[in-house]
Amino acid sequence: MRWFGPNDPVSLPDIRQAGCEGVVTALHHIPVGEVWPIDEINKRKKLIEDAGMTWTVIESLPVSEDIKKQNGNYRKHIENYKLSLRNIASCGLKVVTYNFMPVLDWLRTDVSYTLPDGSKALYFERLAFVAFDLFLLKRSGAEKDYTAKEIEKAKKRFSLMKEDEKENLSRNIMLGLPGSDEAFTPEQLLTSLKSYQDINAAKLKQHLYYFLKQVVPVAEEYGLRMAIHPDDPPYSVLGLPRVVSTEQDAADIINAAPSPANGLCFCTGSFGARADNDIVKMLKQFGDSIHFLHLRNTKRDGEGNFYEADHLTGDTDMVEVIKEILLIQKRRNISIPMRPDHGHQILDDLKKKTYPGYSAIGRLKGLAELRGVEYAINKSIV
Ligand code: CS2
Ligand code: MN
Repeated sequence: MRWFGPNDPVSLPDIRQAGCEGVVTALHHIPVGEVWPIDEINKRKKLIEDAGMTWTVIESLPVSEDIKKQNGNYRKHIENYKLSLRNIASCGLKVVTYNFMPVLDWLRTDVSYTLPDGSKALYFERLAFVAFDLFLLKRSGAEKDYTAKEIEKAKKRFSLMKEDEKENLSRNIMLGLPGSDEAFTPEQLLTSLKSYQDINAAKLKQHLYYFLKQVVPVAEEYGLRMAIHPDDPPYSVLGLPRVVSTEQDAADIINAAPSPANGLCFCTGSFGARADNDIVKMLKQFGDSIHFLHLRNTKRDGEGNFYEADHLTGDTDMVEVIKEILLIQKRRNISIPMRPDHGHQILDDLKKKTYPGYSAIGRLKGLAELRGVEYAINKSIV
């Protein structure tokens, strides 16, 4: 499971009792762009080992906005990234997760969407998102990104929103990085969005490939595996380019710096929010380059909305996914680290404040179900 460090309300013993052998975590207190010092990494590692678990996967070693935009201190940040990789490897860690989403990490309109049984999930509602962009954030030029029909519907949706709903919507969309308590103000967000006005998808791809050509050889030399996490949701939002969304994007990334060190954090939930991503086919295609897995499911409708479904239900056939993963592991003769990505708020989770998506019991339920499937398949087929 993911653990956000000593400030996470879900403790290491909680995670251990959920049946985990390891956690994935990051040094969230080190500012993006700076070097992760060896003693800080070792201190964190010891905490985890003292709790009876291991730490081999970092999620995430974040890529700075300067690197994504190739401006400001980007050269220095890339050198720092390489130094962090060296330090990480010297502490015995193996996999480094990162993403290349400009400005925002994952984005939802509602982080406590109530399901029929009273549990809560993360939800992306297309019209609420359009209404935020047009009428709350008031991003200039935003109307160009939507159809006249969509704008009309969003206007109606917005006119029915109460003040507290508007506030929640803004707060949810402007949440900062996972693991941080900071959020954007509308002014900050607009300024950040504007700083990408001359960067289209083609340019952002070039910046990503440049970054990969710099860091992948270093990762390879130190025996590390780099694992890029897909965009969530997997398409352009708020006028920002997004370049890790499709099968083609993933293929291009792997080809940009061919190496055993250049691979994917295959997130079935993020890729799965797009109807044209065939998850099982992509697993087959990219099996050799998958270094880490996030198992999560979403349920889409025809209007561009999706919510995070139970891990075994939703649009992705999780049994087929797990079967495919077991075959990949068998073929490669390795065990690929994986975790349940997100979980619902259920039972006591509903009374507690945790990082959105990272409640203890909901994730434990997801993990238990996934492990059950893995166990059953292992017994019967593979
Ligand atoms: C994660 C991502 O919380 C989540 O949904 O799957 O935020 C992921 O940690 C990062 O994007 C990886 O860099
Ligand atoms: Mn994920």
